[in-house]
Amino acid sequence: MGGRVIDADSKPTSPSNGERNLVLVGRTGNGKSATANSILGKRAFKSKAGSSGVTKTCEMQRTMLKDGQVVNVIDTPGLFDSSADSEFVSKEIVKCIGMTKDGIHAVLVVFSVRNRFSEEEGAAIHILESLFGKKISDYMIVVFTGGDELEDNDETLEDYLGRECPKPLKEILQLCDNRCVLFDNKTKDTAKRTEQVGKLLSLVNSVIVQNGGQPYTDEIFAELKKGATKLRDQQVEVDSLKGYSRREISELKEQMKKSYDDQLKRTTEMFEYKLKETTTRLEQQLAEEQATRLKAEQAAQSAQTKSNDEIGKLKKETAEIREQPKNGWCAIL
Ligand SMILES: Nc1nc2c(ncn2[C@@H]2O[C@H](COP(=O)(O)OP(=O)(O)OP(=O)(O)O)[C@@H](O)[C@H]2O)c(=O)[nH]1
Ligand SMILES: [Mg+2]
Repeated sequence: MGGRVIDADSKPTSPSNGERNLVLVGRTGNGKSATANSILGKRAFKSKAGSSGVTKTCEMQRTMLKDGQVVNVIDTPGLFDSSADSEFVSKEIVKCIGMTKDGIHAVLVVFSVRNRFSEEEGAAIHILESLFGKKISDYMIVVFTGGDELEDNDETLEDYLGRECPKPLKEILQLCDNRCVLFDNKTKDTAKRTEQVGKLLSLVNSVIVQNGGQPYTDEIFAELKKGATKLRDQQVEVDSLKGYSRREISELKEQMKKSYDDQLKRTTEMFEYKLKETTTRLEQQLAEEQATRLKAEQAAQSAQTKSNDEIGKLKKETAEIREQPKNGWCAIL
C-alpha cells in the first residue's frame, strides 16, 4: 500500500480526531499480526506459525496514508482463547483502552479460512459484547485471512462462505451487517495489497459514517482517559512547584501515580469479574446446548432402533402370513 510507516511514539501531523484507531482481535494464529502488517505496509509485528501465541502483549503501530490520514493499528494476543488467563486478559484490555485514547473506530475480527471455525471463536464475540455492550458490534469488521489458499482452489470468499459457514459464523456476519473482507497476507503483488487494504479502509469509513463519526467509547474509556490526563497535568504542575525538595517532589509524584495505578487496578478487577462471569455463563450455555443435542441424538437413535425393530417384526409377520396359506392348503390337501 502507499502508506508511510511512522513510529508509534512520534507525533502525528494530522489532528487527533482525524486518526483512525483499529484494533485486531481473534484466535491465536488466525493472522492478526500478518493483517496488521499488511495494513501498515511493513513488517512491524512479529507474525509466524507456531502452536503457542506469538504476540504476547497489545502493541500499537501507526502509518500515514498518502492523503495524510493517520491509522493506528493495535495488535493483540489471542485474548479470547479459552486458554487465556482472565487477569492477564483484563490487564491487556485496560492497556489497549489506554492506547486508543479517543476510542476505537473499528474492531477487526480476524478469522482464517485455513483454520476451522470453532465454537470458542463464536463465544469470543459474546465476550466482547458482554464487556463493551451490544454497541460494539456496530464497529466490527470481519477479516478472513488465507485469501491465497482460496485462490489456489479457485474459490471466492462467497464460495467459501457458501460451503463453510457454520451457524455461529453466520450470526457474527449478520451482527456486523456482513461487513467482511478477504486478505491474502502472503501476496507480493503490490496492486493486490493496495486493493485489499483499500477495501478494508473503505469499510472502516462506512463504519465511521454509520456511527455518526463517533468512535466506540464508554464510561470506562472516559474514566481512564480522565485519570491519565489528570496524572499528566498534576505531574506538570508538581514539576513547576517552587520551594520543595527533590525528595518531596518525587514523593508527591509517587502519590499521584499510585492513585492512577489504583484506578487501573480497579478497572482491571472489574473486567476480570465480568470476564469470569461471562465465561462461566457461556460454558454453562454450551454444556446445556451439548446436552440438548445429545438428548436429541439419543432420541433419534432410539426412534431409529424402534423403527428397525418394527420393520423387522413386520417382515417376520409378512413372511409368516406368506407361509400360512401354504400350510392351510397343505392341511386341506
Ligand atoms: N497462507 C497464508 N498464511 C497466512 C495468512 N495470514 C497469516 N498467515 C500465516 O499464519 C500464521 C500465523 O499468523 P500470525 O500473524 O502470527 O497470527 P496471529 O493471529 O498474530 O497469532 P498470535 O500472535 O499467536 O495470536 C503465520 O505463519 C502467517 O504467515 C494468509 O493470508 N495466507
Ligand atoms: Mg500475533
